[in-house]
Amino acid sequence: MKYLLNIYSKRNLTLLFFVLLIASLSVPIQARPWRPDQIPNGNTFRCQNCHLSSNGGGSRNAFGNAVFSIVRGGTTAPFWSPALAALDSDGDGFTNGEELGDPDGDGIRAPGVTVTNPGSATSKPAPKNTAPTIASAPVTSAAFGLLYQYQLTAQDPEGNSLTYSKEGGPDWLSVSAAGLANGTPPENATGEFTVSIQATDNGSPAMSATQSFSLNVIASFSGWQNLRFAGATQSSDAAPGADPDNDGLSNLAEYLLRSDPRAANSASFVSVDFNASGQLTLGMKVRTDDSNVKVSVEFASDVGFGSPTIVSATEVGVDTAAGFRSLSASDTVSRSQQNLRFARVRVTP
Ligand SMILES: [Ca+2]
Ligand SMILES: [Ca+2]
Ligand SMILES: [Ca+2]
Ligand SMILES: [Ca+2]
Repeated sequence: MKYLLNIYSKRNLTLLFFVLLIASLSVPIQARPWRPDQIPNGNTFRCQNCHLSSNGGGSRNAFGNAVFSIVRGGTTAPFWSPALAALDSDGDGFTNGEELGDPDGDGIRAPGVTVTNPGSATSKPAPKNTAPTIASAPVTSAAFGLLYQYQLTAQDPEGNSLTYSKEGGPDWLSVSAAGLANGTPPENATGEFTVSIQATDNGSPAMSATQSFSLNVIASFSGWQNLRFAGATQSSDAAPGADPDNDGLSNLAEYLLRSDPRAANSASFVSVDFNASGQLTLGMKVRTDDSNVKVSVEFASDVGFGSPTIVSATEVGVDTAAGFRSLSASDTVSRSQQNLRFARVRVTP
């Protein structure tokens, strides 16, 4: 009997041991196994989204405290929200939503996100790639027939290498991968053009910056010389006062009149009339896109133009579509005062 009692007593002790063991395990473990599934990508860190222990229970981290302030006990009520997503509980510079792959907190996970722990400041996304910034000021004027160049430069906060491309602009303009905008406007391609150049980094995802500016292409006699008299052997023909086609119009005049310096022009470019005061009046049409060239008329009583009266030609009309403006200059004496007058047009660059 004593033997049997002894066995019974041993079984009791074993039972007691198991009860104590289970009790000792159940005190720290207060895991809520459904909790990780209530936050986006919660299965990546499971219980350690909220707890220091990988088994859950026990001390909570900063994100766990934020959750605990919203929901506690055994409730399964949803608690993930835009407000909780917007917090940076662990203070690592990334919001809980960014770390869990749902930045706006709408419960829909963003694709392709690397999930980090919202409760651990040492677990955070790689630094974000940011866009380069444009560092150079554009060259905003060009002239047809003359080489235009502008080296665009940009800086990247992460030191990424940059590639440049043309996003918009006239056909004659190209942009190299190194950011050199380059080209020669063709004759008469004057006006305002919007140029857009993009600098793109090699970060992931790639980021870019665009510089847009207005490029004003004007006419210039030197560019016209380049286009009309290319080649060293023609240099003497190209002089402003030269008249290689012997039509009485200097190159500068032909430039201003938009005529061909290689072909004698039969048409008269100058109209001659008398104004209401009976004064000799010369009219002419010159290009609109070069206001630097000045036109004046010399009036004199002798063909040698000994003491000429010099009158600046003034604008009396513009034909924008044709690219001509009308100029007029009148003598200072009338035909009733003098019956023989000579006039010549002077063009100065
Ligand atoms: Ca954070
Ligand atoms: Ca973190
Ligand atoms: Ca960058
Ligand atoms: Ca000529």
